[in-house]
Amino acid sequence: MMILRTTDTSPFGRKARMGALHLGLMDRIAIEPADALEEGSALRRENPLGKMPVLTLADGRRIYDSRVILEHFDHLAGGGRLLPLDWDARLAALTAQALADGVMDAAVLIVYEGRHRPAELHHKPWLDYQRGKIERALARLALAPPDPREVNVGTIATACMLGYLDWRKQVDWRSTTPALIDWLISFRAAAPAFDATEASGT
Ligand SMILES: N[C@@H](CCC(=O)N[C@@H](CS)C(=O)NCC(=O)O)C(=O)O
Repeated sequence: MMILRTTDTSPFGRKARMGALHLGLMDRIAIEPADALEEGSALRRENPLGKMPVLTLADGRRIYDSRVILEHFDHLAGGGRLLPLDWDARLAALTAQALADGVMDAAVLIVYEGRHRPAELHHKPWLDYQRGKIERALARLALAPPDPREVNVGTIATACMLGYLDWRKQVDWRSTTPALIDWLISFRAAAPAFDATEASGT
């Protein structure tokens, strides 16, 4: 049995949960809760960075981050499922994943500004700086989105990113990049694991 440590609401954790579900690996995985803030928590012991998700393999090895976990799931499923075997397609999928992960990093930092710093210390230029990354990435994505009928690390990360922005509303992507609305509808049809991994209550 493998243990995947993540909250239901982490967009990076959702990447891992989605990948496992899509590949039919969930019967080999137990999901356990993660606490990023608690001193000495299991999450911090398993990953010194204190970031989720972390996957503990059956032999006790710990792997992170979400990209490495998806690589491992792809390997367990025989390869070429989440990471295309064709090199150009693989580069495109990995780059799409890097773009979406970067948006989620910026979006998470915006949430943490509110969570970790007192209101009087919120620094608008810095928040705008992070929001700029998100807006530029969404504009680029709307111009040349990956094929939403293909389920790979790039489209999984992109969908998890849009789902996270829908929930936390760091930017209103549905107004600024409406082309991505149809993109997400097509992807959800191709990958039921997306809706199945939506956090309850979000
Ligand atoms: N590059 C990492 C990012 C993971 C990440 O930032 N996770 C967030 C939750 S969505 C976290 O654990 N944050 C706690 C912290 O940064 O201290 C991945 O792809 O897994």
